[in-house]
Amino acid sequence: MSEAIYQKAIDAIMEADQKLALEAVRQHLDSGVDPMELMNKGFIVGISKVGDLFGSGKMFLPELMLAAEVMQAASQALNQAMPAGRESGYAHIHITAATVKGDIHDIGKGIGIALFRANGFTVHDLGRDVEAEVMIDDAVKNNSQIIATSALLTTTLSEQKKLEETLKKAGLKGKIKTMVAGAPVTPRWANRIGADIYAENAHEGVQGVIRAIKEG
Ligand code: B12
Repeated sequence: MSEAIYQKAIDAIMEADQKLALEAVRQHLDSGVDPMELMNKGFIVGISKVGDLFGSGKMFLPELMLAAEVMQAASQALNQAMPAGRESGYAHIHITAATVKGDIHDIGKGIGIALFRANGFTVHDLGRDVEAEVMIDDAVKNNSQIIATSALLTTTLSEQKKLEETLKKAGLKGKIKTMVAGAPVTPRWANRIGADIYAENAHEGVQGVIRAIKEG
């Protein structure tokens, strides 16, 4: 049963069929299985296939945009279904989150934030295409312990490096920890720029925050 729903989600993204996508969401939620399972085994598989087709010139931008709209609708529906702010004792942990300057990809960030909130953290979502200075101002204003950034383009990865440099200049490096995420981001990149936490996916993001807070 689950396999059929995962396949439905993959097809829905590849065919840009929103009705089918929301049907898969409803069936999955009715089955009582963790919403993230459908995201990981269905929708993310579908959008990755679409990304590969686009990357190899077999799909064009208008079709990519239609698939992305369906992906956005499906992920919003699943994010809303995540158990809201369970009493975890983590509400005092504030996270400022954003997609970096020049980058409008925000689906992965949305999933990361939904899981942060489901685990009880307080998140300040600055949206997408956000300057490093704006993130730092927000983190200072809200006493965020972490700034989490998402970058999906090889050309915008450098903005994560800029954040490290700007934090250093402001004397805040180490006081505010950084988390880097996004498809082209690797542990090697995180290490090279001196980011504190690397998150391959939303689940690792949650684990990374908990580890960083424990380490102090
Ligand atoms: C959907 C999509 C779009 C949508 C974005 C819609 C939106 N609102 O986000 C639209 C159509 C707008 C778009 C536009 C463009 N795109 Co685009 N896009 C994609 C695509 C197909 C999927 C991205 C996605 O949402 N994946 C699903 C999510 C869930 O995965 P994710 O973001 O990686 O997130 C996971 C982890 O990385 C991590 N994570 C990510 N962020 C965060 C944050 C936190 C806090 C945490 C904890 C975790 C976390 O957890 C997530 C869940 O596991 C990718 C292909 C790909 N394989 O990545 C191309 C891709 C990224 N795009 C690409 C390109 C080229 C573009 C455009 C330049 C196209 C153009 N000619 O205009 C523009 C760029 C516009 C801009 N300035 O940003 C290229 C980038 C190539 C490169 N080397 O840089 C890719 C790789 C496609 C390709 N194969 O060529 N795109």
